[in-house]
Amino acid sequence: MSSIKGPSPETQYDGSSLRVAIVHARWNKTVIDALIAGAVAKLKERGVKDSNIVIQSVPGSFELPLACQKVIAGSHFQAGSNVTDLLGGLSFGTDSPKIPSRTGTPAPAKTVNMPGGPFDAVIAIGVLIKGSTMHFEYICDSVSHALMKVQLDTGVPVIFGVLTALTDDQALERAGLGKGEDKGHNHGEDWGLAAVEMGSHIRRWA
Ligand code: DLZ
Repeated sequence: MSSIKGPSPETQYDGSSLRVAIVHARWNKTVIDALIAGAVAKLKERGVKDSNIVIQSVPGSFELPLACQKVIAGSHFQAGSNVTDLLGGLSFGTDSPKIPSRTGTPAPAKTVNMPGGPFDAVIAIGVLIKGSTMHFEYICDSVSHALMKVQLDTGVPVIFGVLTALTDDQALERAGLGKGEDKGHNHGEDWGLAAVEMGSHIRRWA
């Protein structure tokens, strides 16, 4: 039976004049990379220009809210390379994805500097996978509340792109990298569409 989950079909919003930032954690890189690729693919499908997409990494999900707040403030971004430069350095869609150790050092930082804000929307992407302590619960709770606070305080939509998975397999499936015949759905795509829709609404509501 097909699933009833997911958003209903949306109006096709035009992203051609929108500026969108993606702020992502580096923990669980395989999943993160696929989610970013999904989000960027949908942003571009809706017409968002490469030069209007900023990608900023942070160590882990706990750092996302502050980074989103600063990215929205925007003053530290400078003209520079575009999103293609970043994606060129990433690898997506491996057949048998491995999630790097969650106890090790996160992947090295990749920052793309672009012309500064304001942004019409920010997508916060992180992948939290439950371990054997309460760490997961504390971070999930604080990050989700803090991201909501950032969007309400700033008036800039912050798309909640944080997976809170109980297992590695759950995280992989939600990035379209599932091990079964059905590889699952890449939620990053939904987040890209949500950013364009909310960015468009916010311009009209201003
Ligand atoms: C420490 C930690 C752990 C155990 N697990 C994750 C995770 O699954 N996903 C994630 O995004 N970040 C994790 N982190 C790192 C924290 O988010 C944060 O970067 C550090 O506690 C430093 O503030």
